[in-house]
Amino acid sequence: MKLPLLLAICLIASSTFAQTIHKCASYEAIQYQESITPGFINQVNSVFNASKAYSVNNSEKSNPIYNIPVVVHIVYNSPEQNLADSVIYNQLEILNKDYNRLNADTVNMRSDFDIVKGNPQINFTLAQIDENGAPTTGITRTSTATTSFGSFAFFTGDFSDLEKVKSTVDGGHDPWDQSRYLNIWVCNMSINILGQETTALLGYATPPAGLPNWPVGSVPNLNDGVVIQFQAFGSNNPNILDAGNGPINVKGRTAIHEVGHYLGLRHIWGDGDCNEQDGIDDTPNADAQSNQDCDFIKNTCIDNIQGVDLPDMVENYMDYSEETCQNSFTQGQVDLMHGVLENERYNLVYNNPAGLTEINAFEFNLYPNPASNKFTVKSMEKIERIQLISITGQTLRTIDVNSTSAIINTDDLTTGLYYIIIASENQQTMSESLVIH
Ligand SMILES: [Ca+2]
Ligand SMILES: [Ca+2]
Ligand SMILES: [Ca+2]
Ligand SMILES: [Zn+2]
Repeated sequence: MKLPLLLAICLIASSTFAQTIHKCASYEAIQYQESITPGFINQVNSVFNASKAYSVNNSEKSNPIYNIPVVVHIVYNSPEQNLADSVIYNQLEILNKDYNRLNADTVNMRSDFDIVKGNPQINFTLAQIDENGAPTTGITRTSTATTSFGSFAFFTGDFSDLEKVKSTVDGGHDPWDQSRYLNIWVCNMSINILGQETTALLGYATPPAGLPNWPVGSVPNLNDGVVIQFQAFGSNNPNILDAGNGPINVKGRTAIHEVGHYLGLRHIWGDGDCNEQDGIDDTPNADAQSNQDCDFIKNTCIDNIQGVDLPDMVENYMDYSEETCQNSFTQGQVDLMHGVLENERYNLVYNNPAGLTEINAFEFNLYPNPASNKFTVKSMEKIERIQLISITGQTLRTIDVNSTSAIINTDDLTTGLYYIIIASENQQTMSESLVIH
């Protein structure tokens, strides 16, 4: 009875509603799945606990630099929704910077959080090989007759219209193998309130919980992956994001937040008051979400993190603070995401077609690093292939080596961060970050 009442209120008070944007509906999506397949929340919690137990037991282990292959599904009804490649590359760059703590605005993080800050060291690469083994840009483009996939899901708890973006027969695009690719759909989810199209939701994601293997017959069902409202994708997006209260400063951090959910993180305030928390020991609790602002004064819950009662962490990507003040994950969040990648989402980083994450380490030297006009790779084993990847996740060059060493000329590269993937003769792969200066 509660939800229809809410819906009624929001329809009547539409001017108020228009000023309320819901950054994320991941929490509501989990409730929706629970209503279709009772026991789902238990499944989410057990994956969370297993990942956390793994991260605690392996906290001393040095993690590899994880590489996640991404496919971006652009589903558009109008030309402006058909985002240019440059916007997609820009979003990948933001993912790679924020998930490697290379974003320039980490300097804005209050020093209170120095004791908890963490670096995920996760790279995102647009898929180079599709499900069938064919070369791909990692981008699909689908023209749809659906003007919006939006619905009042946030109020009704029904995600079936939103989920249509993930289905070709329903006007969207089918996912690629969800165990081996991170699927990101970008579309329009605006809703019509009293004749006015209103942006009400920026994104949602599914948690790691064995979703692709959910029992047959439980459809409509959540399809694994991330969905982003098209104006909220990238920071160079030409479309203005406005929920009826003036333009919102978009920094591409909706994707950072949603991928955080996809990798197992909950909202930092635990979707409830001081009695509810996010299950992560080093994130300060809060009694409610940030009000899409950057309130550095608030300290709403008393906690004890390494002996300190930290203020509410509006700098955290998993809050609802403004994108301009989000800049950090904590080490506890990083450990949890690594636990997810080593367990529930193992195939994403260890059995993906790009084969990017090191599986069986082999020794190699890469020098100098930083490099200016060339670098050398040497190994005891025969190197078959070296791939040079940009921070926007594109393969710039694939070099066949067939030798134990190679000198790569970098005269044509602009300064910045790159990834090098080195494949040995017996198909073991290693990756390394390379700075060109
Ligand atoms: Ca809380
Ligand atoms: Ca916490
Ligand atoms: Ca506190
Ligand atoms: Zn969220």
